[in-house]
Amino acid sequence: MAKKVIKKSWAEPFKIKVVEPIKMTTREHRERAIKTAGYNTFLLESEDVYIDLLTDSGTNAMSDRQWAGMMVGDEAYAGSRNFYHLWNNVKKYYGMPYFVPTHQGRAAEHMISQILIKEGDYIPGNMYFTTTRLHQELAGATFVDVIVDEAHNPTNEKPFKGNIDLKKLKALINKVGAKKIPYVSMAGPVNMAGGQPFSMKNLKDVYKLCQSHKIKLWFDATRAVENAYFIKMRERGYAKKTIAAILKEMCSYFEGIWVSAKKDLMVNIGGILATKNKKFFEKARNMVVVYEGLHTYGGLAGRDMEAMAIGLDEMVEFDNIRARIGQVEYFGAELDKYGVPYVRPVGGHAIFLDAKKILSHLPQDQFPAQTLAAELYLDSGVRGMERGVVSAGRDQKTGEHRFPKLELVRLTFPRRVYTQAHIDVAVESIVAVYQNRKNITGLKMIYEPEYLRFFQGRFEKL
Ligand code: PLI
Repeated sequence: MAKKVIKKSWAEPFKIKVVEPIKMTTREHRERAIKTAGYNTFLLESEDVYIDLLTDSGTNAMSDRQWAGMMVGDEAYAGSRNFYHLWNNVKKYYGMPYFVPTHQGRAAEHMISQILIKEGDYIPGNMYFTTTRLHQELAGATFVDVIVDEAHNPTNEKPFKGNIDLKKLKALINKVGAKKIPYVSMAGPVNMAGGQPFSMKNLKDVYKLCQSHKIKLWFDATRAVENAYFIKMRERGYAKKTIAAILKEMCSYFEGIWVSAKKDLMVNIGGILATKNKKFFEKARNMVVVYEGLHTYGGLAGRDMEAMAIGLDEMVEFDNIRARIGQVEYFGAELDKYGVPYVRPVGGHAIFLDAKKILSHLPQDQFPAQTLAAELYLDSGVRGMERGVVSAGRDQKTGEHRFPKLELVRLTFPRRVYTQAHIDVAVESIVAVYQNRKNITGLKMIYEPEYLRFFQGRFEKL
């Protein structure tokens, strides 16, 4: 008798219409390229990369609807129709009435930080993000990490490692006083923790605590749809709710949000600053004309805003987000077959290899994650990025390296770009490097820029 087929596989809810050639290079070629790039994968030319898992930021494949939208770009300097389309969708999906477009996420971070922060303030957050913290510091604040301890432990399997630890937040409020905390900065999922989400319950508890101290909550909603997906899959009471409903509920607890549209919205450029606070909005709308462009385009072309507006409709489709995270889960399951250590559970946008464990013979000041990312590129032309001591930068006061507990290589999935076969090739390469790990030597830093050193820092082999 024929075996009964159990239907448990899923496939992407799209087919491929346009392709972009990529090429495999030789090891000799890659040796020259990575040396020229100072062993920093950010400094490689993308022509020299085979499978590019550097980031999911702006590297997404737009849909045919989005490309069609590009053709109806209204490039008027003021009052573009695409701006109004986008604004309507920002209201519809994030539930925020006021909106300022920006060219990308960090431009919104700049304005929020400059408007809300005074010298000497403190900003608690669920782990830092590089550009977010820098803008908070440049505005005069000290960032304080109040994420749960589990987030710093790559082997802990808790489902909501992006949660804020209420005890840590209370302790900070008691120590410095609520007046010194203009807002709590909450991201979900937490990029630097391995794409780990927060739960709705945690968000509600944080909201209640902040309400009682009249502290506002601001949301880095850059990958909020991924957080909503995890809530649907993992949190009691949410299985039957739509992604759109969960996203709206999440946003309802915040005074405002910022979004790097280059992620969830599946476009190549764009940012969003949106709020319920009219006074804040008026300040931001005025500030945007100084740094970005008129408040109806904020540094973007009309066609980009149209692609963003359509991206907002697409990002909340369940099959779309399931396929995205399903791809990351597949990657994790393949690595499990070979025992390669990575941050658990699998996060939303990437696999984060545990470089501290893989290259346990290298001290952290020999940059294990930077080294591992370079080795992976050398092996196969697969490009990831360092998320460890280099990304963490230096302490504002002491000038010393910040040594984070997590020393990771991030392999990030652009949306709708790579196939399962690309993943298989990347996994084989990781396994090859993993099996050769004992022979790998570290790096020394030979050039260090003042800000966000991971982008432009240069290294040499020890
Ligand atoms: O790259 P921007 O300026 O559009 O957005 C900055 C930004 C803010 N928040 C979060 C959570 C991000 O992940 C983020 C940018 N992330 C990048 C570039 C990444 O590769 O993860």
